[in-house]
Amino acid sequence: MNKSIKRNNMSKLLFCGIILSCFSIGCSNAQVKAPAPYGPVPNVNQLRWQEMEFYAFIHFSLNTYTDQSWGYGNEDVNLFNPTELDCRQWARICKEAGMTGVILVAKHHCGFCLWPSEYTEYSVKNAPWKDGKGDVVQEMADACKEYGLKLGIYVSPWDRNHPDYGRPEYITYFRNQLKEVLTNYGDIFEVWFDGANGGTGYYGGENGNRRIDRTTYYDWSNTYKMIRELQPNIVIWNDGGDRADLRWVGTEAGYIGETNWSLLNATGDVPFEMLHYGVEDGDSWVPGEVNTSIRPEWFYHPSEDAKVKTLPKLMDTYYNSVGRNATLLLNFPIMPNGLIHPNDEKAAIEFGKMIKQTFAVNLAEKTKAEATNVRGNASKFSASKAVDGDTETYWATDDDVNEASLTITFNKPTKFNRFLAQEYIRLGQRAKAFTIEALVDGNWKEIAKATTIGYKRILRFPSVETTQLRLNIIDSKSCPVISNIGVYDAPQILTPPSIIRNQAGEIIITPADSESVIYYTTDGSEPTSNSKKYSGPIPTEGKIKVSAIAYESVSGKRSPVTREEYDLPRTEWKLVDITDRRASVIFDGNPNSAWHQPRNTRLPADLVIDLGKELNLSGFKYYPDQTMWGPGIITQYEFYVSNDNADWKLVDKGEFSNIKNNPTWQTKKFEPVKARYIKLRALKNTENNNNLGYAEVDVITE
Ligand code: FUL
Repeated sequence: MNKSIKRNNMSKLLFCGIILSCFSIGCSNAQVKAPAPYGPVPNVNQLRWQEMEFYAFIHFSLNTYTDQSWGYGNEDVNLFNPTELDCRQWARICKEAGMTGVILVAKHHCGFCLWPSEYTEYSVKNAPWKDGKGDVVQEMADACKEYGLKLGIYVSPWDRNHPDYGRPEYITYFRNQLKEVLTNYGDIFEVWFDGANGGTGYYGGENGNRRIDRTTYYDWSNTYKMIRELQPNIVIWNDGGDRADLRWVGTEAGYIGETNWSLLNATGDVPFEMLHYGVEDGDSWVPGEVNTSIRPEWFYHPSEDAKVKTLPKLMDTYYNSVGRNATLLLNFPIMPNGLIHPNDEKAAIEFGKMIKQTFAVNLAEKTKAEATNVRGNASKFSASKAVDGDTETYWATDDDVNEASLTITFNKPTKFNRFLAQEYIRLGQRAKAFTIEALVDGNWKEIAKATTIGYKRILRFPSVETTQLRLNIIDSKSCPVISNIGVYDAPQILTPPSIIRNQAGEIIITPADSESVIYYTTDGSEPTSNSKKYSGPIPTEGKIKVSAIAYESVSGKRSPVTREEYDLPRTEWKLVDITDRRASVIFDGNPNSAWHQPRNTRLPADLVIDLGKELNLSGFKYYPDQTMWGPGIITQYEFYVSNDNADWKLVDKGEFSNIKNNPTWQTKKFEPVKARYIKLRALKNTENNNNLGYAEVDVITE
């Protein structure tokens, strides 16, 4: 036997001896070391931020007065004159909704500053509001202090007003502005750099197209350095350029991937999919923040007053963000008068109440918990640490274990429909797959399964009643480390039905479940269980407002109201020169069906429609393909009308701003004109290629 093998065997014996004596006499806590961190871990700023969970975005600018999504940069500062601006109202609503902070859009893409910046004339200092003496950022900072909220700031890197945008001088300007907002308003918890850049803009009167190389132009690393010096506790969000502390999740629709790693690679471009799911073996901790608006759009548009998200929709958003290891950044658009609309206020407060009510009682807390493996058998890592109500303590297993179960025994049969788990992320994100089982009639029955956990994971399932619940970690990158388990009985809420009007003009209402009954109105009034009962497609003519609710007779519960408004039916519409019969989905009312132009199409390309008769037109609507990252989304368009399909008149042209990130209905108005034919000409799409798709096209008539 050679010497090294002998030494090896000796040390093995010694090791076994220690293990054996540990098991026979029980290891003292002091002897058992905590698991070593696995992979990248969050820094203190990221940890503090993650615990904020739910906070607000505020969009308010000149766009508010022009009904736009993106200002061009030449909008008149005199438009900014809110008569009732009250940041205390915004802060109160955020607080009542259970939010922990507010990120104010201090400068959007149009370049107008909500603070009196020393470096530009395009700000509140030249607006009539408060005779140019106002400062919205200051008022927001004061209101946040009063209501115990943290303040964050959005400063758009793309500036469609500034003459130097695209040149090196602009970077100095941008940094000077950042210096102002990060020096003069107290602690800032997060700074937000949106990567949008549509190219065109006013640019000090040039009205041109300024291209930048987003990987080099902003020189982010030096800007980050300056930010961290000014605000050492800040987290930086950036969806372009250098990797920041937080990441975008690839959509503004309000959800992140079911699998969600808080990891990315520090260098290299990130495809959308990776933003949505994270990178399992990424080398940097970059957690996701789900940003979405309480209405379809970010800025206020009166036409969306009935489109404020319902409670079930907002709860879905919560489960698909906070419940999937992300935070939720929920936007309020501010009205021209300077206030949050009452519909948004009501929805946000109801939402906050429902979150509070759902998670008020943790049925797992202080229950009996046992695990198949406990690290070194030490009580400080026992299963009970996951149900002690303290997220600083945790259940951990031995290092070589990546599959383990934890069983909770309730002291009486307990009914629940939500399960929550948290990893102690200071030691890294570990779990890759897990299941939940309940003991039903003496057998273990799987009630839910999922992939990653991270900071917080919440699963929803139909109610079960049981005395025992088991969490099985079935795969983990390293030994499981679970700091908290929650079991809850969430109140049931009915999801509102969906409404469409098909090409024949029939209204079709679909409930979200099979048990509820639908009641509806067609005159704009509030539906109740005394309204008409829906039993099948409703033939309609002309302009119409349809409202519907789902109602459950046993519980007496009713859903929020779905409201839709329709212009004239598209019964006689025909596509000109398109023989593909599938193309009729453009008029079928179904937002989820889309048609794409043939592969050989080259932009600019037209969609020509014969309306069947002359109509008095005053606008049109375009709804893009809703498939996630779907192809063929138009960004630049021209819209023509004709009476004979030969002589065409251009009535509108422009951009569908922000359509890539937020592919909602695009509504464009123009001077009323009589015509029988319409032509939507696509000049450019989001992918800079020749794909062209449409889910719906409609018109607005006088
Ligand atoms: C986007 C912007 O282009 C929108 O206007 C909005 O500010 C949103 C939060 O980020 O990408």
